[in-house]
Amino acid sequence: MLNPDLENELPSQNNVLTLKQDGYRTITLNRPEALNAFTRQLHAELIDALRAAEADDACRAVLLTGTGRGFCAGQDLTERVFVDGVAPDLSENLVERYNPLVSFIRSMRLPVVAAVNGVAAGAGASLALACDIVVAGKSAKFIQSFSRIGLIPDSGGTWTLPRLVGDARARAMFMLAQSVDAGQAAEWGMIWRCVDDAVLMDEASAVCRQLASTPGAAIKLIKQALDQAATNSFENQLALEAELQREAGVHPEYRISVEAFRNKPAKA
Ligand code: LHQ
Repeated sequence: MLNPDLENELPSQNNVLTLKQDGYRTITLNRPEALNAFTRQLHAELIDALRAAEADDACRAVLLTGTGRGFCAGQDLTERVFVDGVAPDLSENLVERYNPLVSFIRSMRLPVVAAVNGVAAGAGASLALACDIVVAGKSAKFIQSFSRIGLIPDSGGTWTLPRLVGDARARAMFMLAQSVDAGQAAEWGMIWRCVDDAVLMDEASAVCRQLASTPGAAIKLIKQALDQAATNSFENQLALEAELQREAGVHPEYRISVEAFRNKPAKA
């Protein structure tokens, strides 16, 4: 059972902050006192913020980050109430909150850029890895902490991590629950880039600005192609590429971009 009293004690808003910028929105997890761990309230506000961004035609990218020294410490461990004789059903929380959240991020038309500003643990690490592009500050670290508390990695972690870093590294990360720093994560290909903490938000914002000026239909179709590549045969993927490329080609952004290329001023 999740603790209803705790939920009532939480402020009803501002667990997630949204800042609208030119062409993109920054969505910030805002429970710094608990390293931005997930409560039901934070879940609800985060999915609302993502849905609002997705529905806004002027929005072309999302930047996801955290307040304070954490990115996200996964499930808030104070939220659960253990009752003697009552077996907890953890799948309920996954099916109702975590799974829809990471599924939504992967299926959004918008690219989601994670600016990992500090520790990303448990489902917080899975959340970062569900994003399209991950930039992390040097002091950030990723911990698959689930096994420490007797759980398995969730929120897509067992799907994304081995695909990013390979089975050997994923297995050790899951079973040993040791932290991997941002530099190592970048070296392993777990994330796009590790940068100095002081320039993390500048770098992530620059990525979002570039995405905001890239044809949006192409970004959406790239996400679709990559998601299906994970399970498709090579032949099926070729067929999918042909189908999605047809879709990309009829979008006005294709013709506009090609004509702009052709009409660019000649080099001196
Ligand atoms: C926290 C948390 C936290 C509450 C730090 N909760 N307060 C989904 C649904 C269904 C079933 C279960 O699973 C899931 C998915 C999951 O995510 S399960 C995994 C849950 N997360 C964890 O097990 C991580 C727990 N946290 C930690 O291991 C450490 O805090 C890390 C390694 C993240 C950071 O360590 P430190 O840098 O040493 O910081 P700290 O431990 O001192 O934490 C700072 C504060 O944040 C502290 O509060 P305090 O009042 O003492 O300052 C912590 O209690 C609080 N906090 N994580 N998940």
